[in-house]
Amino acid sequence: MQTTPQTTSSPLGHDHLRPGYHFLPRANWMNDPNGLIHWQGVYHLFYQYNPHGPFWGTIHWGHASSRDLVNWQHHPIALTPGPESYDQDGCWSGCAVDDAGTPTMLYTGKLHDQEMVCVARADARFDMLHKHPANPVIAQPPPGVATVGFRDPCVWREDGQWQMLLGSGIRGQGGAILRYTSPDLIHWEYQQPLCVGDGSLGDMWECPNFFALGDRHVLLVSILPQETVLAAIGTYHQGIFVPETWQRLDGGMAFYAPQVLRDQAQRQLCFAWLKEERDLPAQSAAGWAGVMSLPRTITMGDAMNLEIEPALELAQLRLNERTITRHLSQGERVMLPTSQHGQWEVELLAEPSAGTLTLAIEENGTALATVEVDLVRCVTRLCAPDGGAQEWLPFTLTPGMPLRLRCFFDRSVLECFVQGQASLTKRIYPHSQASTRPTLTYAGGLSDSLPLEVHVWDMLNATFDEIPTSHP
Ligand code: DQQ
Repeated sequence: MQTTPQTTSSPLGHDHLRPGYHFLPRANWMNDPNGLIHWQGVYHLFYQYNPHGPFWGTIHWGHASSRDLVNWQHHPIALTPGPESYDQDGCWSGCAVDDAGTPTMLYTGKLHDQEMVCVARADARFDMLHKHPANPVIAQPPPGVATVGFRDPCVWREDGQWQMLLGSGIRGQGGAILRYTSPDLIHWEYQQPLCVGDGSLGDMWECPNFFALGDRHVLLVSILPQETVLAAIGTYHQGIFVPETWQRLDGGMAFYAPQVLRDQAQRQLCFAWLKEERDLPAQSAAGWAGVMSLPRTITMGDAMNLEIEPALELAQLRLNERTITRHLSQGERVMLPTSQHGQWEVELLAEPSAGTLTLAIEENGTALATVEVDLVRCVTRLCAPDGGAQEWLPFTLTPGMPLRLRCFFDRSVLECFVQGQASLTKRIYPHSQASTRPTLTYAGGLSDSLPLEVHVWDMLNATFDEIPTSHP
């Protein structure tokens, strides 16, 4: 039986900042989630991985699998850059599709300045990916298009043919997503851009994801040079996407390069790379860098807004529930009784009211990060002493329903969900977990106090096992 975590086990030794229930490799560098697929009841998660150290470079595809999105098994490296080959400088990001019963990956081969589309197919055990002899299946951008970047394929099947999007930009114009079609995943024909920005939303769009949600389509892009993630909701017709609204997918700077997956229960799930927000010497000393976000579900809200919630499976990690029902007075500061081991979840329900509710993660009274919820304007943002204030994200309150704030803390990862609509993610690095606590304050309201119900849980370690040598 699992118990409350005392330490986080790692081949690197005890590390009070190493997450216990977020996925990360045993050591070294990871970035984008890749090739997400739910295959015969098992979730497969590939990711950008550098086996040579806790820094970006020599990018391989790492691989893990899970039956419940929470507990993972590490698999052998799935893709390695080939010597003197089209992917010698890295196997960059890409996706997975089911090609008539064969899990098939489309990824970015990197050779000097060139970015190319490549194909790899899984073997029966889903361990090795075999690179296709026809690689690269697209060797260069379409002629006559002045592209800025050409990478990160997103592929699906529609009307009897394969569709592929590539992240790009059009010089002098803005971020762009290019669309190709194919009968067989090997022979591709360029069609036209799915969507082109006007420059105000970045020069280059990386890691596109495109999917139907409700009666609309959603396009996710990770934009450069801003390094934020945007979601556009709009309509898709005859290969063209017309955005109606744009929003930030997460209000923090740690959250980047998300990838979505429609699972066998038809949930639209999402993982993202959570970057480090500490300096390189600290990453180097730790021996690891980068963490995967918690799995999140994305649904369409009533106001044609995206709703983002942590996956229900995470509830299996909860332990020792404490419930606090009280009024929070203006000017009062309430410290929540979270675990001393730095792994907890807090769910807070508050009567809708005027004023601003603030949850701060404090170490010995100093805020490492704060989440501000403005109940009048219905906006929320992250603030940090180092990174300043991030932009306000909107949410809506349903009449008669409480405000709901959920926060997950995992040693150096903070993920908050406001009203299941705005997510705020940040990395923070306390000196000691025992002296780090969330505190609540309330200010500026018309009434003297805010009625609250708060639930606090310790969060167990998830399990991260090696794949057994005799695989069934
Ligand atoms: N990371 C990959 C690229 C992608 C970028 C390289 C986004 O394929 O555009 O590691 O973080």
